[in-house]
Amino acid sequence: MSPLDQVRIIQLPRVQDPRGNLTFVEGEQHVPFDIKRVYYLYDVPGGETRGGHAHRDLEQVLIAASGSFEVVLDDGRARRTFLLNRPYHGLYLPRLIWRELENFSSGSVCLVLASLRYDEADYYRDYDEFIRDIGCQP
Ligand code: T46
Repeated sequence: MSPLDQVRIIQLPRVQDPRGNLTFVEGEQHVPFDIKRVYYLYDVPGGETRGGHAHRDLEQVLIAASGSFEVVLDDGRARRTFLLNRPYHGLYLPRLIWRELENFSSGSVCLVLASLRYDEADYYRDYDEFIRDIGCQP
């Protein structure tokens, strides 16, 4: 299966309540890895993009905790765009996927659950190097 075929939306638990709704995530239970790191993107100015890289080993789940944004994915063979706009949807990204996040709505928050601690050596920040390493033509 190609990396892009493994990408999927995970329906996270949703506890609906007149006081406000609640979603929770447990590692290896609701996401297919142990959660080693959490980070979030916020105050993204209109028109800005984030990402623009792939990971050698890292797996992640992206959640629009507030607002919405688009995630453009590319595994060197195909390209797909996902709109995230529900705080109970997680977008699972396996390793070796080039990602770009764009069209952030005002006040949106991208919450990320990661399978590994931060390691700059895990990043492909050059698209041609990524494409060459996975055996595609730049
Ligand atoms: C991804 C998208 C969705 C750290 O020191 N620790 C961290 O855990 C992270 C994620 C980043 N940083 C530092 C590294 C850079 O100096 O924060 C700075 C900005 O990181 P970056 O340019 O990689 O941010 P994004 O938004 O382009 O990408 C991030 C993640 O790095 C990436 O894995 O998938 O969010």
